[in-house]
Amino acid sequence: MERTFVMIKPDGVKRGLIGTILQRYEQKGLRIIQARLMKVSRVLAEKHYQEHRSKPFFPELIDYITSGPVFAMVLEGNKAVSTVRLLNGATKVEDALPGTIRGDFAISTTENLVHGSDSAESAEREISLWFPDAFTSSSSASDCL
Ligand code: RTP
Ligand code: MG
Repeated sequence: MERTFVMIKPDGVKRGLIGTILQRYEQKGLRIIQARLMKVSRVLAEKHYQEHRSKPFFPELIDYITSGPVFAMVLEGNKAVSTVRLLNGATKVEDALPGTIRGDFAISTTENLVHGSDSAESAEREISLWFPDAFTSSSSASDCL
């Protein structure tokens, strides 16, 4: 079993796609371990996307991610990291295939609805960044399942 950090970005929340997107992850067999609708501070957004800080699209990316609430979550399942990336689809809008979340619903490379950690190491870093209490048993929703 593996855990990954997943986020429905502000365009997904604004367009009322939380339920539709969650259904795809759940139908695939991934389990929700943590979930939170939250406004993202610039500090958190910049830490999350630190690998892209020197890219030309970085300012636009930070403006976008902080433009409204996101639905942040931790999903668990067999090969959760790569499974979520497969369901999300390619980053570039013209490469995102029908059948993927981006391919079916996104029309922009920046506003592409969803994020999924790109490796087990990224997942660990991102889960502790977005859910700093997730490792204390008293705050873990998975204890209730
Ligand atoms: P994410 O991190 O959000 O899951 O997306 P990703 O791995 O598929 O793509 P990544 O290369 O990490 O890029 C992070 C996010 O930056 C925006 N982006 N804009 N305008 C552009 O050329 C461009 N390239 C990337 C997208 O929102 C992308 O998801
Ligand atoms: Mg990425």
